[in-house]
Amino acid sequence: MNHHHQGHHGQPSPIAMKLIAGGGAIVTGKNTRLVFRPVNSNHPEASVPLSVQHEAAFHLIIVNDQLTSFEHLHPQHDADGHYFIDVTFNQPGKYLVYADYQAEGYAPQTDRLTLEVEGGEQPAPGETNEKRSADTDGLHLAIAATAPFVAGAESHIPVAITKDGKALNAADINPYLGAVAHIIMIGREDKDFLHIHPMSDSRFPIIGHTVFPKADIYRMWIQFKTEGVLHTASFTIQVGNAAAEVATGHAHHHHHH
Ligand SMILES: [Cu+2]
Repeated sequence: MNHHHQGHHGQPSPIAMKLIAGGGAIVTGKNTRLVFRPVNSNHPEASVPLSVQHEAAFHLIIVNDQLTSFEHLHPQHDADGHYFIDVTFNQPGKYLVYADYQAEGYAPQTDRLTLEVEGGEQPAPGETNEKRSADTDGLHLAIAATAPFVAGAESHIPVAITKDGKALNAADINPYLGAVAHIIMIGREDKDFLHIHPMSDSRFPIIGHTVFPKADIYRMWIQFKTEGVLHTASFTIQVGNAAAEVATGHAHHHHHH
């Protein structure tokens, strides 16, 4: 499912995840403790219990502005109703922090915060060329779709996985956090966040379904487990808009005459 920062009826949620410590004067290479508290703006002093979803109450995704670094963490709960996690940033610059959680009685939501990290050499600009395959831990992943992805339409993302040339199937995938895999996609332009849980079918161990909200270059990370080991594979996906796709289709057709 896609997580949106909205209530059940589309109105904004009164709940927001606040960073209450660790957000300032962050330097590279130094351990930083980030402390969060979910706050209900209608009752700012009250504690906000979170529901466990996918085996954790709070999923924290941290990426840099270039979308070249990625971390999926699970902050720990303390007795004061705070959530904390220790992180070390290796490169300076702006970081985007996505807090993915569900307050009891509310829809799941994702809040976006930012951090500034200082010290050291700026990271290289991110990749903009489409990259539909990835290698990680001796595994080769390939998106088995050749058509361009288009915003606003149901997109199928079948992923073939091979190891030493041999295809993996659904039985080779261990569940990870209560799902076949976790797929996180973030748009380069607006930093839109999508978090989906793929299925397996008889042909592909991982098959995602989503609707890209708009045309953009999306970075996509697939996290999955085989033989008890967690893997993270990253992709770059170009998502066009439907009108441009029609024009491309015509141009392509002409080549055949
Ligand atoms: Cu997930």
